[in-house]
Amino acid sequence: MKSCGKQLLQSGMPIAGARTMLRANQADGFDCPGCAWGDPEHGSSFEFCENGVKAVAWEATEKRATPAFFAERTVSQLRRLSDYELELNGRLTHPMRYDAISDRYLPVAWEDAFAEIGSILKGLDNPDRAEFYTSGRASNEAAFLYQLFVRVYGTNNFPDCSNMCHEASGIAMRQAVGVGKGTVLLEDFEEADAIFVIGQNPGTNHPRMLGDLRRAALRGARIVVFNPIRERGLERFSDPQDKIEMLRGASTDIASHYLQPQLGGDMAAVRGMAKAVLAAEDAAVAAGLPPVLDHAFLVEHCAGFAEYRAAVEATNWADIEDQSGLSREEIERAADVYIAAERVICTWAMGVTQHLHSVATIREIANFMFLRGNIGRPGAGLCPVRGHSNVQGDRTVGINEQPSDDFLDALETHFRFTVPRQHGHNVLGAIGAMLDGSAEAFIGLGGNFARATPDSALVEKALRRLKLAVHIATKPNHSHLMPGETAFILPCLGRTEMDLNAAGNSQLVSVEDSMSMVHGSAGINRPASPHLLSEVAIIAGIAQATVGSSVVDWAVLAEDYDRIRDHIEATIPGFEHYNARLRKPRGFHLRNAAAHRDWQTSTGKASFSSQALPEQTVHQRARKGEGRFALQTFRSHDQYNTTVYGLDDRYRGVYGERQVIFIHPEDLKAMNAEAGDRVDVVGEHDDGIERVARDFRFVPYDIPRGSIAGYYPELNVLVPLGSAGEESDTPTSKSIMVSFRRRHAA
Ligand SMILES: Nc1nc2c(c(=O)[nH]1)N[C@H]1C(S)=C(S)[C@@H](COP(=O)(O)OP(=O)(O)OC[C@H]3O[C@@H](n4cnc5c(=O)[nH]c(N)nc54)[C@H](O)[C@@H]3O)O[C@H]1N2
Ligand SMILES: Nc1nc2c(c(=O)[nH]1)N[C@H]1C(S)=C(S)[C@@H](COP(=O)(O)OP(=O)(O)OC[C@H]3O[C@@H](n4cnc5c(=O)[nH]c(N)nc54)[C@H](O)[C@@H]3O)O[C@H]1N2
Ligand SMILES: [Mo]
Repeated sequence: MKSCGKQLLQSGMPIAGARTMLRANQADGFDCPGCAWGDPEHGSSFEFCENGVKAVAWEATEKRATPAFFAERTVSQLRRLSDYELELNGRLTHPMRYDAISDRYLPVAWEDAFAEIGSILKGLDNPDRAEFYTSGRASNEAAFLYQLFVRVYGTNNFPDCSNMCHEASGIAMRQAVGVGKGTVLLEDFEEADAIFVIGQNPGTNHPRMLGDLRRAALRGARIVVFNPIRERGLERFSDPQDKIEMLRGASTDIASHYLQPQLGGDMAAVRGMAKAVLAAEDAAVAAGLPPVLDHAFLVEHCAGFAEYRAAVEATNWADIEDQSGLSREEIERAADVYIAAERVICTWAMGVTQHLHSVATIREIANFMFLRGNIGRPGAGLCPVRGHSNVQGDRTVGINEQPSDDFLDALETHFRFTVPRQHGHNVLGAIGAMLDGSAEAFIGLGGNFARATPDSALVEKALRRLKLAVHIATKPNHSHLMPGETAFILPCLGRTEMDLNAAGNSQLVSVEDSMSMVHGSAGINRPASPHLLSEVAIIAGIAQATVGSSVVDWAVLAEDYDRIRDHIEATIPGFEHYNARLRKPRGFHLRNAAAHRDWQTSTGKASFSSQALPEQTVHQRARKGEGRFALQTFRSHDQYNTTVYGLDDRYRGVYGERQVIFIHPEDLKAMNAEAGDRVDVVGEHDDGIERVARDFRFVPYDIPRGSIAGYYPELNVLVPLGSAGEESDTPTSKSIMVSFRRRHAA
């Protein structure tokens, strides 16, 4: 509570801020721009969430980055500010154009900006020479219009924050169950007997999920956590909704079992649990007891079980223990929880998806869940917990560099233009193309491409080579400060703000959460500046200036978002009666075939995979070299991705700084180092590029030996562009090999 008060005060508008908060995730309010966790059925009971308050207050700030702010400083000077200092300047107020001669951003009229952007895009040799990035905050309406414009223009180059986030989840789940999305609803958390939480820190990143975990724990459900770090929120939680608990300073235990694997060791850990389940099955059969496996499910619904069983038998415990860093006994105890539970949910996030072997690991999670039929029935299922509040919706409405033929066919039939069929660039593909000069233009619908991506120095070089960079944004960030020849910052309305059309009617947008619920969102605050346009209007303006209105009348669509939704309904399955259903209090659910045991996979069944364990994980590699460590980069309690709200990480006991490395005390001792010593962190990726993150301080922490942790985005300088997840092509932000260099006192 105290922390929220501080955030509202810092935002400079405690009163309006409080009013704003009361309307977050309400039936008639706006969707919280924080995380993608689902909203409860009784939407009127405001769910209080500290980090939701921060996200809203950050947007509803009274501070302004006006043309005067940009006039006072050159871009080179601005570049010296930290992410935190830069965004503290508040909301952008005017469209700005980079002037290379004065090295400053100067105000520009919207029409002039659109005309120049259109003319540069039209002038490129080929539409594939432009990259169209999306960050997951864009609404369905903005994202659909954006992809439509880009495809009319002629490319599928859609690098997307999802490429750095849950890409592996989508790929693995499509292979395993035919749907790239979670199969559970919020209600399922009320029925699960056991919940496995793997590689996720909900206390910070999905605080409302902790409420659901707490309720589950209170009614006796078992919660099994796999996380190298002991995250406070997963151990104990005081529910801000519970007045008595808050007053007494009491809390509820969340995790019944807390396992601390080595980085990247989760596939081995899950394989170990599967091995224990199969052993229990054999023992039950031998003793004439009821079986442990769900044979009916395995026979009727699954493909590849025999091969999987063989693969598990071929995996030995020594390898499992070595790779996971967990003991056989610990793993067997976790498996006992699984066996004893009738209904199991498994959730996961970036601790699973940002590794080399993420797809294989998520396939293994699905394998494990199939053993007892834990999918497609109440209280059971797979739940990748999404990041950005609408990252899932953006994919649903067509932000995808590898679109399906069905979707492209639907666009072609409905809008009558020849759609580009060749697959486009993802994030790493786009960076490669910008670096080698084959991409010359970059448009960013939100986000902070330069800071969210790996190898910050190389990405800066890539951006500075561009002919055109356009950033649609709410606040200044470092991506804006790496202009090439021509650059624009186009300021847009935020989710909390009223979006009125020319007739003065409030426009509604929609978003999809991690449980595939689609609901409406309408802002209530006065726009930060009268010069802002909505994302939809900005996209329409660029589209009109680039491709004209012969295929689509952009201005007509931007005037009434119901019309955009009609087009979504006409081209994407599941959106029948979109406009009507959206206006119901909790919105509507997009059918998930896998949740109904309808398997749209290549085998027509729920498909087991039968891969061997990874040959080597990052921690196993690091262990071989002298003084090498496996580093993960994660989020503090005071940040939203590249947006840094403050310098504290309360749950981990870090205050007033972000340049820290969490490390096991024995690892410090072995290096003759002490808590508080300062070091440079040196990347050890074997490609001849020197990568150094300077001046970090050691913080002893409860983390396995050999694995260390620190904050994103400060450590992105160490994430190599050349290291990406197998199949997912996701930067391996949680498997970085590093060593340390002492800093000598001056
Ligand atoms: N307040 C706030 N909310 C957010 C965000 C934010 O920045 N701030 N970001 C949003 C976005 S885009 C996303 S994607 C989500 C991110 O949500 P999370 O995935 O929770 O984000 P991270 O901070 O990266 O935390 C990863 C967790 O995985 C653990 N971990 C790391 N490596 C491993 C591993 O190898 N195995 C296991 N078992 N665990 C591991 C880390 O210790 C950490 O607890 O949150 C969303 N919500
Ligand atoms: N090392 C490392 N790197 C990572 C990760 C990691 O764990 N470790 N996580 C990855 C993940 S999971 C993700 S999702 C990406 C995130 O990558 P991005 O989505 O690109 O980054 P954000 O920091 O969320 O973007 C913040 C910016 O978005 C703009 N913004 C905010 N609200 C709005 C809005 O309503 N509209 C518009 N148009 N702009 C808005 C503001 O200008 C703000 O500066 O980073 C990835 N990078
Ligand atoms: Mo994310």
